[in-house]
Amino acid sequence: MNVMNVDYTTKIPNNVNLAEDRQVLKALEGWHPGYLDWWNDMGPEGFQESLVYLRTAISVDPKGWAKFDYVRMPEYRWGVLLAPQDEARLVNFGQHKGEKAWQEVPGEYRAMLRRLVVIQGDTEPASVEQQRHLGKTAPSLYDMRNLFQVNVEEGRHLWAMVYLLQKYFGRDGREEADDLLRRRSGDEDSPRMLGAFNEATPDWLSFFMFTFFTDRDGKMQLESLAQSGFDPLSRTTRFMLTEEAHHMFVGETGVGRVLQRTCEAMKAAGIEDPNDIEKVRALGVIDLPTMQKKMNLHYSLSLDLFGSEVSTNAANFYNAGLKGRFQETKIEDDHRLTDDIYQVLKMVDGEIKLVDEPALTALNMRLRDDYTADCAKGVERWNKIIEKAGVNFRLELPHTAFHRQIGEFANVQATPKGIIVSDAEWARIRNDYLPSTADGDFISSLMTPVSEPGKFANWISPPKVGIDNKPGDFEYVKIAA
Ligand code: BYC
Repeated sequence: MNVMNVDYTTKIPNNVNLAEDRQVLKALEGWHPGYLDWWNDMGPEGFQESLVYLRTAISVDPKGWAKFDYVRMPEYRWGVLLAPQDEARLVNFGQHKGEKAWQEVPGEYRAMLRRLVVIQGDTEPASVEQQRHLGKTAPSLYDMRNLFQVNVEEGRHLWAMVYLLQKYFGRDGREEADDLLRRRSGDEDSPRMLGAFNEATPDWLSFFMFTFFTDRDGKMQLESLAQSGFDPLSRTTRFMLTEEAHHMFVGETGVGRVLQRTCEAMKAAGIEDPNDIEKVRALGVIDLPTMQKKMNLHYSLSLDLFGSEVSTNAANFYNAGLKGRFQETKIEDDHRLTDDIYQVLKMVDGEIKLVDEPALTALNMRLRDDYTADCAKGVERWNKIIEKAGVNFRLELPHTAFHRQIGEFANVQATPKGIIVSDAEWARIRNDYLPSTADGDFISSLMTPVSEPGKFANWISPPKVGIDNKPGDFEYVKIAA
């Protein structure tokens, strides 16, 4: 079959010739009903019958992979799509550098590889669970459609990982696939694996921040896994990255539209001081200091997703050729890193200092630095919106020591400027830097649904262009279909 095109004749759309891979097809078909039960229980609440204008992948060719149409979400054709295989591909880093890329799991790395696939897989349904209540308060049909698009694609990313588990990891892979449907975001007994995926996503600003900051961790991790010497993982994650780009677009433009609206409302009302929170809130828009606090929260939660700054796991993943660096093949060095150093921020005698560490164990920090640089570009684009509107305010990423649960700074309290403070001082100033209950209540009070085509809630601007170039009043979701 032509791997560019997707086979829709089997129940599970795919470009991996499932029709002739009976055992895996059977395993996936066996898993499908449980997935649908999970989707119906934990997916978007209240909209399972609605017709949503969604894109579905019909080809993995970057130029023409999407087809848009109205679909009921439980009928979305979740499929298994891998980027085309490059026969000449090699392992590009670590101790196996230069060997032919593996088409089967190397026995000695089985456990490590399975762990990476399971962790990646676990985040996908987690985010759908976190966002399941949001449809009810969507600020427009356009935004509602984007939420559901993100949700069905996270569902597809789960399928992508489950395919790898079922095809390459035999019985324990099948058990892991079942467990991915068993854990629940925020559940006390059976939580999702990584911290940020057990946090609540209570409102749409959280959703936009999440898709900007946490989906961007997804991008960085997928980019690193796309370098993998285990070729099926590389091909799978490469295609996932094309979908991920839309999720970050939703986040960046979502926050941008909130900023736009706030600044316009402030200007129209003649409010010059962005810190005059009460006056700004009285306009029914979200004040900029609260935007900063939300950003502080989501950025710091997402930094935790990179693991410890110094990590033997990361060194082992790299040495084994399983997980590379961001854009590994574009970096000019020996791609083995055995003699290199990398500077890592650490606590030394109560102070935050840059310390030389072996580059191999510092790989989490390096990826996190790349992530921070990527976030900073987006924040600058947000600042341009504020600047253009003529409001005197700048958003800033907080210091990496701020509000951390994992790694070097897990046991200290630091301000967004990176000043270490006592626990008592932190308790006193916490609400200056992170959303307080009152901030949350205010944001919640704005979350009233708007479902008339072309209309938007007061706290957010309309987008510049529609999805699939649709006009402003397009009915992206037929709610009562
Ligand atoms: N929470 O050496 P360490 C996405 C554990 S997001 C809880 O510090 P390591 C998406 C760690 O597992 C991308 N536990 O770190 C976005 C280890 O446990 P074990 C998801 C944590 O292993 C939005 C121990 O602490 N993909 O796609 O080098 C919507 C010591 O670990 C956390 C991946 O993450 C935490 N935050 O790195 C939808 C890629 N951090 O082994 C989707 C796969 C660490 O001692 N995962 N631990 O029991 C990995 O590459 C690595 O597992 C991590 C951690 C980067 C997560």
